[in-house]
Amino acid sequence: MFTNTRSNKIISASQDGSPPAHKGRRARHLAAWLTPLALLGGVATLSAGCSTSSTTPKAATAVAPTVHEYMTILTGGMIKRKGWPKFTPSDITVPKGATVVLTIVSYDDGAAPLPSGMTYNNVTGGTETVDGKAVTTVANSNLSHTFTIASLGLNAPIPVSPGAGANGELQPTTVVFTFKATKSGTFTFQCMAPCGSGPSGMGGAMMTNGYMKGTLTVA
Ligand SMILES: [Cu+2]
Repeated sequence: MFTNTRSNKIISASQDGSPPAHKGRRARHLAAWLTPLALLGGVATLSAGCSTSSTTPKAATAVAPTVHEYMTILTGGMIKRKGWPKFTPSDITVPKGATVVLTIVSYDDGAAPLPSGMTYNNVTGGTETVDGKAVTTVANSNLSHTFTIASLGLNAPIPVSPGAGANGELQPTTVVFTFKATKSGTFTFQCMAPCGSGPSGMGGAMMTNGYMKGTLTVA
């Protein structure tokens, strides 16, 4: 235990961790004027037991944000418009430079394979998981929709969902597509799997904003 309050040094805490019995008026006075100095980074070191912080302020580091966006794909049957599957919401906005974690929950158990020669069943421009498993492609026969922004090289294939469960309700499949939003602007996304109407499956919902197309705004 320290008892000498006449010391010019600031008294350290005793070795057993208990605070000094007396710091004395001088020590408190020292601490009072050392504090602003320390905050300015002007005092690099002080005696170990001094309660004044001596850490040097660190420069702030800019960290690109990660944003989470969520979309759902509903079947035409779910919205009482047969043959019109729908992304909802169909317009999303993210900050420029952000890492975008886009979760797409699809309830559609209908397959819409690509015509031969099309490769939109491959993941491009980002990384993808399907129900938690990393994938780089989805079998074309198992393809239901895609989230595609060709001008940005982004493509996320979305496989068919499991269909109705034991309770009769449609069970979803969950795709998480992660990509970086590097370019600002408003970009149209389009499903490339022929899930719409007409002989090619490219009509109806495929050509209509708010269904199989929409926008990604990077601002
Ligand atoms: Cu589609």
